[in-house]
Amino acid sequence: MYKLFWAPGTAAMAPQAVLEEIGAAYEMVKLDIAAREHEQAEYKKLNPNGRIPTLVDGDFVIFETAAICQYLSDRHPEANLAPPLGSHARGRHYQWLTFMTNTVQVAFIDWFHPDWTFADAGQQAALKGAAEEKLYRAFQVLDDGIGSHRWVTGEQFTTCDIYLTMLARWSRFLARPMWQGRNIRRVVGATHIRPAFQRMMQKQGIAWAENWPQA
Ligand SMILES: N[C@@H](CCC(=O)N[C@@H](CS)C(=O)NCC(=O)O)C(=O)O
Repeated sequence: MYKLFWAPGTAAMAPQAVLEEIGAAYEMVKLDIAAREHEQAEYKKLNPNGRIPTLVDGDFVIFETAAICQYLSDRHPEANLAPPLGSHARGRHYQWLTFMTNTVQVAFIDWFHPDWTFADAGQQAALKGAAEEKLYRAFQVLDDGIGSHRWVTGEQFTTCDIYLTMLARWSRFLARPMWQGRNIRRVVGATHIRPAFQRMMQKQGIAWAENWPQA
């Protein structure tokens, strides 16, 4: 039985949706962000960064959202959530998963939490503005990369589609949400209505983006 340390609407959305796609048994351990539970020593033994999420699999502990998603899809190949090892599609899968975590997600963190980098309000505003521009450039790269493919990595649904959909939900606060890109909109539109994604949102007590464009 897996154990997922989570908080609503955080990066725990992706691994939980992956667990739901797989149909694996898991226990949810909720962290109270307002009470800074993720910064307490007990949790930091699992995740020394004090960030959410963390997955525990028996006596194995893994953090970093993209790594957890990949680990789970590798542990459950029958769920077909990653292209075959060594294939070009697998290479594409790594490309987008890495881009989403080390470029897009990092820019989101600067946008949501400029105070984590600067104490000064002017510097915070400058960082937030720069992060927003970075996000728009990255959204364009993703939208162009998806092109006419059905899913992010090609014709197979993978954890990248789940990751993209988590990021898209965060982008609802931006002046130009991620789904202004028509290819992103198509993939996110097909992913957020999947039963697994819906179950994840229901279990986290969160709703889909209120400003999602209605058809
Ligand atoms: N690179 C990490 C980043 C995780 C991260 O920053 N998670 C946020 C939630 S989305 C967090 O822990 N926030 C703590 C806070 O807001 O104090 C990952 O992908 O797991």
